[in-house]
Amino acid sequence: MHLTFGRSNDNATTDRRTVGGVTDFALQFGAHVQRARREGRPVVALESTLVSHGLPRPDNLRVAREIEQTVRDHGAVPATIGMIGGRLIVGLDDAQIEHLAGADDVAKLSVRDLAVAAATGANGATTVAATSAVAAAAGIDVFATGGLGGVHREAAQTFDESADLTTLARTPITVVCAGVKSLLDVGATLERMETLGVTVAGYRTRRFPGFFVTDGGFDLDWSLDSAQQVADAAAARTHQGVSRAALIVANPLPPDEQLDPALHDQTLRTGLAELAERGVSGKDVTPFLLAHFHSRTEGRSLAVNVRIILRNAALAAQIAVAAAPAPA
Ligand code: PSU
Ligand code: MN
Repeated sequence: MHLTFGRSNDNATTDRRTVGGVTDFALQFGAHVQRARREGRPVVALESTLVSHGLPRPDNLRVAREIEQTVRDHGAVPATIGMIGGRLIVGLDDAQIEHLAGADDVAKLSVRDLAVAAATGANGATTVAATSAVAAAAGIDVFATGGLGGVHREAAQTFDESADLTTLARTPITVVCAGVKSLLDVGATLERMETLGVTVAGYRTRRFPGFFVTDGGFDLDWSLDSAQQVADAAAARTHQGVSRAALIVANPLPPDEQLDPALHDQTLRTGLAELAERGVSGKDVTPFLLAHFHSRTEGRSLAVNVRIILRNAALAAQIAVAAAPAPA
């Protein structure tokens, strides 16, 4: 692996091929993340696909900024990850986040896309899979998102299972999420995570959350009850040296903040029907269904989605702080 430190990332439009004779395809660190690393401060990775493809404009930019601010408010430094002009950036600055939130040429990048996207100078937002992989490569141990990708409902026919799962199986990072959305096959997703050796623990619960709804309908074997306990579990994984899979911390919304389950079920039914009718498939499925929820519930699912992300960002920051060595 070739990591480059100390390089400025504020010239997104300059030649990306060589800088000082070194290829510019290495990870680039935003100035704030560079500083945090130098000072040994806790860092939380954040994904950009939920901003570019998961949330509607113009709320998405406001929410992206709120997520970063929430991480800061809880004592950690945010590192939003994405690609600008082929440069894979750990710690996008505000103008770069604004670009990914507003531009029409932003690709949805999973791990397999990163190299060709770089070679072609693309702008792109990273999924849970790509963000986890890049964060781990950058030495960041904690990542906050909304919901994971998983096994889609028609997967038995379509083979549509998110690369989030297989990537998490080989990526040692702690991911704070609110489970997976009920638009997926939740039971099959949990089974696949078991097969793949991905650790899943509820945060103060033994029920797997269903993203918009508090209870996704399935039991979990483990509950972790404090940020310190999560940090300890991650440290145990590292020190045992046995597993290199992710630790998923499933953080449910309190029941009084969830989307009304009846509204949820009805919206899901119409969304799945529309999906089939229009023949939406592949990587467009998740963004399509999210947009359907946000428009059909007149913004209620969006408000819930934002609450989920901000709560996860806060918990991830607390975990990163708990894991950080005590300041000298
Ligand atoms: N879950 C959400 N919002 C999102 C996504 C998931 O609540 O925006 C995004 C994440 O970036 C996730 C991706 O990695 O969708 C999964 O897409 P797919 O199912 O195509 O792998
Ligand atoms: Mn897919």
